[in-house]
Amino acid sequence: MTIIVTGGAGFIGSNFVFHMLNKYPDYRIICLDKLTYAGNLSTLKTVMDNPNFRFVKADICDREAVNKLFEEEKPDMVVNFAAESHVDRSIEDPEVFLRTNILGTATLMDACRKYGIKRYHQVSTDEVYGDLPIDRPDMFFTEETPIKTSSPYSSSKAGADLLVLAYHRTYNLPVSVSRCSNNYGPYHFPEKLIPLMIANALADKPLPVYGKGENIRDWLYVEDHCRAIDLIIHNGKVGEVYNVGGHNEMSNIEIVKLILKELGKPESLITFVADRKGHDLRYAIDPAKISRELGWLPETKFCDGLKKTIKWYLENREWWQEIISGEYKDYYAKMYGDRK
Ligand code: NAD
Ligand code: TDX
Repeated sequence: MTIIVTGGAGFIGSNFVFHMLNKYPDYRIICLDKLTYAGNLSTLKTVMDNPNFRFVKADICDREAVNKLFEEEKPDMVVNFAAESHVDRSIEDPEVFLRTNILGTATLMDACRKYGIKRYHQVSTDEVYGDLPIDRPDMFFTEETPIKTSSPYSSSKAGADLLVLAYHRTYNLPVSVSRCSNNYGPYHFPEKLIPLMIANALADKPLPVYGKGENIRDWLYVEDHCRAIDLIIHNGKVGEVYNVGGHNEMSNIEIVKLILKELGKPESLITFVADRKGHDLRYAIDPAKISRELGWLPETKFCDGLKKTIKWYLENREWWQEIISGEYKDYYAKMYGDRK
């Protein structure tokens, strides 16, 4: 089995590469990644010498490069993680989100049509469903919930999902789609809530909480997401969407306080700043379908996963400190410099 994993130098993609190489020693895993600001080759250093692994630096929008890789590797499957993934960046500058997330997805699927494939899997997000009210804990996103996006990021992901399902209906491409809730764990890029708060707390810098910190996210440990995708590409039904989430809803302020407690830092570091534009209130996934059909259940409890994650950031400071000392500094100044 040969699998092309796009975006494998990013957060979830790299964890998926490790999961697959560990679990299936006879599979060939090819990582195709453009190495944008969010991609990091050092993340993959432990697998670079693995004879079952190959890294290829390329853009998923580059038809020629994608076709060449298909000709060389004749993949059985493609799992597409490659995307622009940060909501705040999409609000500042939507264009690259449309290019990578929509046109890149089409380019990959066109290669799948041209060369043939057993499965094309699209890694999507619960954000395509928009948001739920904070005061309705009885409401959840199911696979039937209508698409109703809030940000340029989620709109680009929704556009890609629709295209994937259309390629199935129109061309009979064997596709599947997973829509997962917020992930956390090792190699999470420090622009996102949990690693940003860990890094700032360790440096005794203010922790910028948007609005009142009441927005709710449904957190899942990254390894649990990787296991879900593994199950879907092997046993999931073609043409189907699977929601992935662990019923672990937390408000942002609760998370930030837990991180401070775990690190022994004072709550006085918390600073409330201007809210995100169009900020989704609450995400909550109903994972009944993947549990029922594929027997998937989350294995890592949030309290254990958060401890493991914080430990990882403490033990791998060079990984994230190198990131936050580079061009990230300009990003941080622009986004948070005079955010009141
Ligand atoms: P990430 O930003 O950490 O990594 C994205 C990776 O894609 C990087 O390695 C980057 O270099 C690569 N990439 C970007 N544009 C590319 C292009 N044009 N060609 C080739 N490679 C390109 O993202 P992540 O958090 O690991 O998310 C991975 C996927 O999972 C995304 O599709 C995202 O929408 C989805 N997702 C993320 C979460 C989450 O909580 N992080 C939750 C649900 C779904
Ligand atoms: O500095 C911050 N302060 C803050 O209050 C940051 C970076 C975030 N937040 C809030 C905004 C959100 O309510 O924390 C929450 C989580 O924010 P992000 O980490 O940016 O994640 P989110 O916007 O929820 O999107 C994530 O989950 C779904 C991923 O980035 C997406 O790629 C995925 O699809």
